[in-house]
Amino acid sequence: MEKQIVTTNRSLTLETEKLLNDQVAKEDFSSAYYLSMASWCDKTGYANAAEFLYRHADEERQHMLKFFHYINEAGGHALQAELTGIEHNFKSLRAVFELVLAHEISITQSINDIVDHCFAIKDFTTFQFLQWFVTEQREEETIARRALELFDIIGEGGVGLWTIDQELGKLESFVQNSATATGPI
Ligand code: OFO
Repeated sequence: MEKQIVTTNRSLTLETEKLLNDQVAKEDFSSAYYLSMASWCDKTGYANAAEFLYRHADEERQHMLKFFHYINEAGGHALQAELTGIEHNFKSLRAVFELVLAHEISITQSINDIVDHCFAIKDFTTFQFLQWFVTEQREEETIARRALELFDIIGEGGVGLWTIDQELGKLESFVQNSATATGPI
């Protein structure tokens, strides 16, 4: 018979564990979503945007693993999500980055909701764990907004899309530079 390891004494409530596992699923979905966008950009000829999105998909998997390890270390059970509903085709390069921004804003809201919950029930350990994600979401939204600004500043006519693609490959360095001005992110 399979041995069951049950952790009876723990601070993590079942409700918080469920919220954290829901976030595991969201981070996993983010990774798959960005990987799918990367593939579309790759086959459509936007090589630099594709490279950025491949890196971003890897980052989201790391976010998922942070939640995974935290749940298990806190005495819970991290669950691998079942993913469905990944889009494979996109209207345009701009549409891809509009979706990235909308998605990141929804992730910020989701993280804020868990932070709010942890504060309300005085789970300050999980509250503190989540602070890394609070800061990270500021960076994630800045990157996505910067991407959309490029379309407005450069314009999509002529060699515009080619130039935008070059700049999309350097998005992380834009955020690192703005960190120097506004404090660490
Ligand atoms: Fe793109 O954000 Fe994860 O957390």
